[in-house]
Amino acid sequence: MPIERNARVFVAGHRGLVGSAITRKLRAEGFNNILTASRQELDLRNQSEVLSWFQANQPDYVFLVAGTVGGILANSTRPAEFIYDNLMIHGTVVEAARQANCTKLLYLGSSCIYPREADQPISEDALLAGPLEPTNEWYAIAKIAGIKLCQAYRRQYGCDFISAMPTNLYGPGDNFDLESSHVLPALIRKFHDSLEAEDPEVTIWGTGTPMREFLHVDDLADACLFLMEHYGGEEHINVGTGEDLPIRELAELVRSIVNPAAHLVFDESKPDGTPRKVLDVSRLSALGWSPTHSLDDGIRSTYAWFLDQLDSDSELRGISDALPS
Ligand code: GFB
Repeated sequence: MPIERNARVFVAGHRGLVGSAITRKLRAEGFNNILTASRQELDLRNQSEVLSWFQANQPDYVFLVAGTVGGILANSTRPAEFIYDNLMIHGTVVEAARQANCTKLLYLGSSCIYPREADQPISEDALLAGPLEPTNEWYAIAKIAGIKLCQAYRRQYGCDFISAMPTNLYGPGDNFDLESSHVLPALIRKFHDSLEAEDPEVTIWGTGTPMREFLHVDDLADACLFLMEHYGGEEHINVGTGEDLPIRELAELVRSIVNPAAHLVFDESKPDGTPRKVLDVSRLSALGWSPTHSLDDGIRSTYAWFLDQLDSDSELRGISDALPS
């Protein structure tokens, strides 16, 4: 069902990569009652603050896309923040949405919460069917709890709360901090820095053999609105391209766009993480949605965004901004 364009729509985490893309998408689609809350106004980990905010603002729809996120290193070195912040944020917002009788809520999982050895491509039923990838098990436990929260609230209270499971994301608004970022923004930054420094050597973490799938965040935002309008089931839905490539090939692609003169050095002391996690996107395709951004174009436009940020002298985001703000 199409959502009325004057509905009150809360984007929890609107400053993050996903939240900013959803806000852009909603504006472009003519939504005129988009609600956001800065970190100063609202600590999403605090249940009483979140309940009061929902009572005061009465959102009809909620995109719950706030959380503490980061790449493989941040996940392994900051486990307490990754599990605590996410467990709390998911719990407070879901409960507040129930108490405020919100019409619908969409929650986002992540492909990294499937079992490490899941059959490829990974279908929705693989969730909880095996042990997790150790580098991000803390984050995964919190995200799995978020999906289960939505299912439990649907079963017990009849709330129309749904979940989507995106693959690795990238795009404008990403975190380019080399310690905490995901691989794609890290590679853009590394190749750019090598160009600036006229130092051709670019270090890639791990062996370069792990396979990853990448979805442009504007495609994800489109899919989230599509699911909000057209899906109302208990099962989470995978969102991806269904295609992956080895990290070495990704690095070569970024090199060809940013600094073709660079050469790659692999630092095998850094973790590879899960060997492969490509999503089976047949359920979403059957519902009638597919992505439109190619990886090549997406990297080019993300690099252009990165250069704009450097030009405008604004600070590129670090992990702290991944928290709702
Ligand atoms: O994107 P990434 O950090 O996350 O790493 P994951 C993907 C792969 O790229 C790993 C390699 O094999 C990394 O070793 N890689 C190569 C690099 N060079 C770099 C680099 O400079 N920076 C980074 N970050 N990686 C995360 C999870 O797993 O995926 C999170 O830890 C989250 O929980 C996210 O869910 C989507 O795909 O391995």
